[in-house]
Parts: sequence; C-alpha cells; structure tokens
Amino acid sequence: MSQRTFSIIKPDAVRKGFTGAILAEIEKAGFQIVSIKKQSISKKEAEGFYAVHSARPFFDSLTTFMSSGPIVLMVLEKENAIADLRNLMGATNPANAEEGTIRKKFAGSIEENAIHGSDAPETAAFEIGYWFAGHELV
Ligand code: RTP
Ligand code: MG
Repeated sequence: MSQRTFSIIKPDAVRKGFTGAILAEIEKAGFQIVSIKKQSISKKEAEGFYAVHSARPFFDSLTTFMSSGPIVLMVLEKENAIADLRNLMGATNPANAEEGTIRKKFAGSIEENAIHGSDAPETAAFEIGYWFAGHELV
C-alpha cells in the first residue's frame, strides 16, 4: 500500500548546490513528489519541528543550523516510503553511512547531514501537518 513520508533537504546541502542531485536520487528510488517548496524557517519553527529532541545537548545547535539558510521541504509517496527513505538516507552520522546512500554522498557531519526523513507513521503525519496545509497536498 502506498505511504507518505516527509523529507527536508537541509541547509548544508542546499548551500552546496546538491538540491537537484538529491531530488534525482529520490526519484530514481521510485518516490513520487506529492508536494515541494523551498523556504527559510525561523529558529522557533525549527524548535517546534524538532520538539522531541528539546532535551538533547545538540538541540540549540541543530535548530540554529536548520534555520541558517533555505531548505527544501517535501512530501514523498511510494510503497513503504518511510522505511525506504530512511534506508536511502543512510546513518545519521555520514561516517557510518553505507555506500550509495544520500548521506554518504552529500553529508558533511553528524549535524550537517544533508537530509531529514520521518522515522515512523505517527511522526510522518505530524511532520506533514506541521509544514503543509491540506490544499498543498492534492
Ligand atoms: P533526521 O531526524 O534529521 O531525519 O535524522 P535522524 O533521525 O537520522 O537523527 P535524529 O537522532 O533524529 O537527530 C536529528 C538531527 O539532529 C542532528 N544531530 N546532531 N551532534 C549530534 O550528536 C547530533 N545528533 C543528531 C542531525 O542533524 C540529525 O539528523
Ligand atoms: Mg530523526
């Protein structure tokens, strides 16, 4: 059954000019782009998005980074989209990411790691609703 997930091309990858190459990887892997937009986000918006990490030591640095420049926000669809995107992304720390993954190819560090993907159906639903209105998802 077809499933939706939420993804972000993070500011490091946009800055380095990797937007098109990452979108190509995503499409090559069989995802349909349901909706896509490029924008900068505020520190407050980043804090709300990453609220589950609010107690982590990297929270302030992460939310500063995520609001440091334009990002590309996307809703993606395919069968098994959530798990398949996580596999395509690779490990959080690019030093541990497998060959052929987006983070192996495009990430610079554990924080500046090029791409976000929802990790479960509940988080995908929250994250899609956080960034996209219903009329943007038809
Ligand atoms: P994401 O949520 O962005 O898809 O990444 P993830 O599931 O692989 O990693 P997660 O544990 O959810 O962490 C969210 C983001 O926080 C940054 N981070 N920095 N300095 C650190 O130790 C550290 N750990 C995580 C990364 O940008 C990570 O993607
Ligand atoms: Mg995560």
